[in-house]
Amino acid sequence: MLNKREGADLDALRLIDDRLRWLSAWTIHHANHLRESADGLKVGGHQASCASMTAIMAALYFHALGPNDKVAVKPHAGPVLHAIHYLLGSQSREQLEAFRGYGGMQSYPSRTKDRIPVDFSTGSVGLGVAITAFASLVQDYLVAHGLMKPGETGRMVALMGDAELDEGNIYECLIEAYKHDIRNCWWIVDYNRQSLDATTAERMFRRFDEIFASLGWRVVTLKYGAALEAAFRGKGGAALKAWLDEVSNADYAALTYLGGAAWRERLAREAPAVKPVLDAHDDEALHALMTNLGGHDMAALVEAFDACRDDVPTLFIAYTIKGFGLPFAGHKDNHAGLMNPGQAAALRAGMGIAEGEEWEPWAGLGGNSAEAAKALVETCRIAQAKRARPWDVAEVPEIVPPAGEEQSTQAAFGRILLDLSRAGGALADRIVTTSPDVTVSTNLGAWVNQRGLFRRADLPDVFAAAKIPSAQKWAATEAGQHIELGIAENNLFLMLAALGLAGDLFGERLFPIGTVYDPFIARGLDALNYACYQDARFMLVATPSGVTLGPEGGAHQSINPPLIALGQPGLRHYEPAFVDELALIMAEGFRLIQREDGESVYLRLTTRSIAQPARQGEEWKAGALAGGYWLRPPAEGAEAALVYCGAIAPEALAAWEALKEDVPGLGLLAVTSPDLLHRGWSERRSARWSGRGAATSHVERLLAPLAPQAGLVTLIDGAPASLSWLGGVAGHRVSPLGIERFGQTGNLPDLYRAYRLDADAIVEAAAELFLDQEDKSSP
Ligand SMILES: Cc1ncc(C[n+]2csc(CCOP(=O)(O)OP(=O)(O)O)c2C)c(N)n1
Ligand SMILES: [Mg+2]
Repeated sequence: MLNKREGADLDALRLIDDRLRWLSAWTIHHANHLRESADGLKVGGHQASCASMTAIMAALYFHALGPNDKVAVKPHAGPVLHAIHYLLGSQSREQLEAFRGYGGMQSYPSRTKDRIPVDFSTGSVGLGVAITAFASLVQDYLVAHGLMKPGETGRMVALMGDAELDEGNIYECLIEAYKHDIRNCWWIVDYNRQSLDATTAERMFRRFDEIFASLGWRVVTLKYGAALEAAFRGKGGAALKAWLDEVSNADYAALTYLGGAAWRERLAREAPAVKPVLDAHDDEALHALMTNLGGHDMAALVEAFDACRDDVPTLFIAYTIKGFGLPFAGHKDNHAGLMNPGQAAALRAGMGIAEGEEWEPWAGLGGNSAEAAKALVETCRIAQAKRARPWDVAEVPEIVPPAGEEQSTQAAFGRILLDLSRAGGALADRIVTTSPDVTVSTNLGAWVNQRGLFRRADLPDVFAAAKIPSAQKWAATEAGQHIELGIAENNLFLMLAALGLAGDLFGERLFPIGTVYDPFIARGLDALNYACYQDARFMLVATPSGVTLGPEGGAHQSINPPLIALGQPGLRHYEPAFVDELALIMAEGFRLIQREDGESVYLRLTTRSIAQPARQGEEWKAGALAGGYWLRPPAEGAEAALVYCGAIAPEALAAWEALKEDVPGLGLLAVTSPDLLHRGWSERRSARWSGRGAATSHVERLLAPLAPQAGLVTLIDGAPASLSWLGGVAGHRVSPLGIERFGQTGNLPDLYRAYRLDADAIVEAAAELFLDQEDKSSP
């Protein structure tokens, strides 16, 4: 039995549920029907998807959540989250009125753009769900490393649609989460049996339970509400339950849309034994009964949440109705459905809200009810202000490049991490490495030997215990600093996203470094974009890369990642050729991770060992960080330059040697970041248009000494378009060399010859440019 206070709280929660349904619907309605439109475009929004989970969110936010809990909200229920903050006083009416407008509240919850605190951005379905599992692992990591007190931890919650369960990344995540024995995670499914296009497959009924249960999750199903449960116990109830348990999702949704008379006709025809129930209800009451599902039953929700206060990961399957309480409830096309003005007015009147009081938080409620609801809102324990992000938490020491005449950037990367580990300090202690089963082959091994694998429960190194010789220690403890992942690359990016938000979510910044083979970045692209979209900060080290991988062949040789990086905001691509560049760039990466105006860094490295240059002076360093520098400066007015990026530096140098006599003043430009050069160039142009100064960009300054009609031969072990745009900077002619066909096996001389990356190809390309020029200049 509920005591009086609990009963009153439930009533207040029901009022809040109604209010959230109203406010979310009204926010969307206002943007579509009342706000002036400058372009005549439909603004959109998802009234049905919001109405589906207002009860769940009312119970969660105003009853179950604690101050340390974090939530990923189903993207198309974003307006409900804003309505919650509106009731709390932490969201303004102006922002709601500007829904989907420029500078207004965003369509889908956004950590960076919304003004209310959003724990996790959502939008690409499935990713927001999975990141909560990784965030719970990060929380455990911080506790294990003494960066968080056990009493400061919270629960990571995902509110998800049932169609999100079709996203494969959910299951990759589940497997990883099981291996790492995650805890303090709730996933709450708004099981409305509808997706965007139609109704979802009832064949999956109970299958999800089995999948989750087999991977260590407690599954709590809230199928029927209290009224239906009571009806099941009465006359005709058994037949009613039997019919409801068997009805197809499409039938249930269609009847929900059609209403009481349709329910009556159908039940009378298909389940005559239900007659006592039909007789006891008029059409309206019958409709209310038949749509009385667990996910809209406040008592059931509160009880379910209260019963799961331990740390066991829990899946709640809450049966709901898409568009609950709205005129298009259950209609298969209701996903983007919008109420028309008449329907919105009817809803308003039904809620007792007077015209003109639509935005009043508690309009239409009697004094006692309003007070009860307000009182409950005041006890809400969620964070109402955005958390300040911790910047500049660790000093970055100078990173000394590893010594050696011939080296690869991949090996040097491993060596640098080992040196950092040995030297110790705040930075090294906050580095967390992670890799999807390529730890050893991306040279993280030495670091891992030093710092160990992370596991909440110790994992012995069986091979070491059996004295089987191995270069790799593989014991895991709570103190470890490497999180080993299974081979699913998508999980790497979600892990990096969660680690890269540790400062925002838990107040302690980490320096996450993830390694992956360059071509397999593509496997996790949406998750990478998702991590960047939320401004998670990390270092992505992709190696090996390009056809320079040689004998491994075309399936492992990457072509387009430099272009991916060129188009990816929030991620800075560096591709150093030499290890002294790498050392500088890694230090810069650690600074960028913790700087307010920083970003994440992508290092494209290689296993190719090449001769290291003898340096004179320090000038090259600033250029290397800014995206490029002249390895062999051109003479003023030079007619040509060779431009290279990354592992094929020796070919560029050889070509330069071969050409320098014939082309006086020939320059050799080392590009360490096509991405950064391009950004500087386009930023400068947009700055000029908007009247913000006119300082030249780095790439313009680099190319300034060349003659206006000079030719550039560009080369990269990747898509040639990564560098060919350089011709647009000052109008130079370009011959772009790079990889345009799938790779294949071979040794480097053979492959470089076949793919036109060798010195001969460069010389030929340069000659061609000059011939073109002569052709044009001859009368
Ligand atoms: C990765 C991805 N694919 C497609 C979409 C477009 N989309 C938005 S919501 C949705 C279906 C949602 O159904 P469900 O998860 O059941 O949510 P509901 O609205 O029914 O609560 C789709 C396909 C998306 N947002 N993300
Ligand atoms: Mg759905």
